[in-house]
Amino acid sequence: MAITFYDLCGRDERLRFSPYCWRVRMVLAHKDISYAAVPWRFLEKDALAFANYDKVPVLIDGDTVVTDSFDIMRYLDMAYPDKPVLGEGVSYQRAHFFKLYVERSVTPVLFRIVALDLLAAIHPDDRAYFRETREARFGMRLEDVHNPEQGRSQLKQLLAPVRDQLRASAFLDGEAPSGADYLLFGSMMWAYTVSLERLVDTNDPVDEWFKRMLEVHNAVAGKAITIRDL
Ligand SMILES: N[C@@H](CCC(=O)N[C@@H](CS)C(=O)NCC(=O)O)C(=O)O
Repeated sequence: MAITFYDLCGRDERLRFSPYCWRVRMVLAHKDISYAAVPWRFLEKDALAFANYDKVPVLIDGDTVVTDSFDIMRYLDMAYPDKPVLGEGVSYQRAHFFKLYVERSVTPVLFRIVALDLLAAIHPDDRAYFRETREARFGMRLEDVHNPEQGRSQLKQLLAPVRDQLRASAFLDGEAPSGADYLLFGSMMWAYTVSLERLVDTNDPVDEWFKRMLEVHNAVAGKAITIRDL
């Protein structure tokens, strides 16, 4: 039976921007696993009740239900061991550390660059909920979180180790993309999908890497609908 996963959609159902869902989409493409992505919106909590969870992605593979993107990556490595993305032991621990760096350091700064664009990309019915929950999380209005100039300068500093790594290899995980690439790419793709804001300088190795990532696995990301297409 084909894999299904619930995937956040925006004001246009084809706009898929969740950083966590992008991780899953990239890993499925990496492993050449076919799937169906079910569009889901923030307030459709009832649709996820079967998983006892209130966020996406939620992945269904036959009788198995897996929540949380990193757990899904791990599950896919165990169930489909060909071309592992996280690996085991030391490799897994390092990937987990990198996930924490992306989530705790990079993603909140990307949010500063695109906060209001993200709000505009979300379905109108979801906007009040999104504003309320995110303003509570940040302790300020979205208009005050949104500061692309400052966000870009913070991002530039934060990505220094990533930049150095990409001077040594085409992808974070070496000559081909793998878990670390998908973890960071998910967050950058999120911002890129909803916003026209520049994220990094055009001569930055991270920009070159991002363009390569758009092309990998038959350009699964490069062919995706973004705000540029609407
Ligand atoms: N730790 C979770 C986080 C998932 C998450 O936060 N997903 C967002 C979409 S990007 C969501 O579904 N939010 C629902 C909400 O805020 O109510 C994962 O890695 O999958």
